[in-house]
Amino acid sequence: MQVNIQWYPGHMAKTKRELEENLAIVDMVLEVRDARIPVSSHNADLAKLVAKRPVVTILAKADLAESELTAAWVRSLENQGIPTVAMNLKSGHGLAELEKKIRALHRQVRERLQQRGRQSRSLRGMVIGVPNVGKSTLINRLAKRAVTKTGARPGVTRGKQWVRIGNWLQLLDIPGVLWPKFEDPATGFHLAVTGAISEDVFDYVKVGSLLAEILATDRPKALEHRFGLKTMPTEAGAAILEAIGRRRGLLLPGGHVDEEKAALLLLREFRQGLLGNFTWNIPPDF
Ligand SMILES: Nc1nc2c(ncn2[C@@H]2O[C@H](COP(=O)(O)OP(=O)(O)OP(=O)(O)O)[C@@H](O)[C@H]2O)c(=O)[nH]1
Ligand SMILES: [Mg+2]
Repeated sequence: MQVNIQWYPGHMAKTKRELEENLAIVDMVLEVRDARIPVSSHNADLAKLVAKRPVVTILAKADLAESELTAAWVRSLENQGIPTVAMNLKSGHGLAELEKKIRALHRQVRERLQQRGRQSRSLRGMVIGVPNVGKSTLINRLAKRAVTKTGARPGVTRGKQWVRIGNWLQLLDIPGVLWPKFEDPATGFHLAVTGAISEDVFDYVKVGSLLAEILATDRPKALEHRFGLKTMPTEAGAAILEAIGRRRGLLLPGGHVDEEKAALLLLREFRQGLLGNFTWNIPPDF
């Protein structure tokens, strides 16, 4: 399904510029991808840009993804030579492993400086990824305190912010970046269902309706447990949204179901993992 994003906001272009400018002064890049969509939350153009620096990939929100597939993704990316850590940033799971990988990079940088007879200094890194993926939360985890602003919607971080972590690391937090056009039409849908794109700029009834159809086909039990619905695999999304709305009493004057509210409710509950864990991108060798 094609999800048309109505605009490519000016601040995205600005963020991309900022990213390019700051790349020159960092030693490494932490690329945060969403463990549910390691492909759809990764931009190849951006990757090319940052490839001048060592990149460590974080698969965030692993607590919302299917664990077997997350493990397969870590193997697959590591096999491609991309150091990868799956993390649950809410609990901190994976933090020690990430710190180990960052410290190994720091050692390399220090050795390089030493060889050139220069003084040792702290490691500088930049955290990149799509909006709402967990970049600022990751920095707070590494800093072990709430130094950056986080929130459950895209676009929380507005400008850049350097964060000092102990005396060995400095991390740059920047807003999330999206790209103006998606090569694979599924990408927009994936970014919309996982919460990387603001609901103001896509047709959430269309996205909610497609999500309902996919759940009816792949996860009928989840719809049954959460909403008490018995669905058919071929059921139309609009009919499922209607049933969800009726169950939750989302009615308009006159007793019709408020389809918009039903779609938003399904999307929000899905994003919180209330309909179970779901991985949308399958690793190539799985
Ligand atoms: N379940 C779960 N939620 C997470 C995880 N990491 C971050 N979150 C939540 O995701 C939301 C977004 O986190 P942020 O750190 O603000 O995301 P960001 O990438 O900085 O977002 P922008 O600044 O808008 O680009 C917050 O509500 C976090 O609590 C995770 O591993 N698991
Ligand atoms: Mg942020």
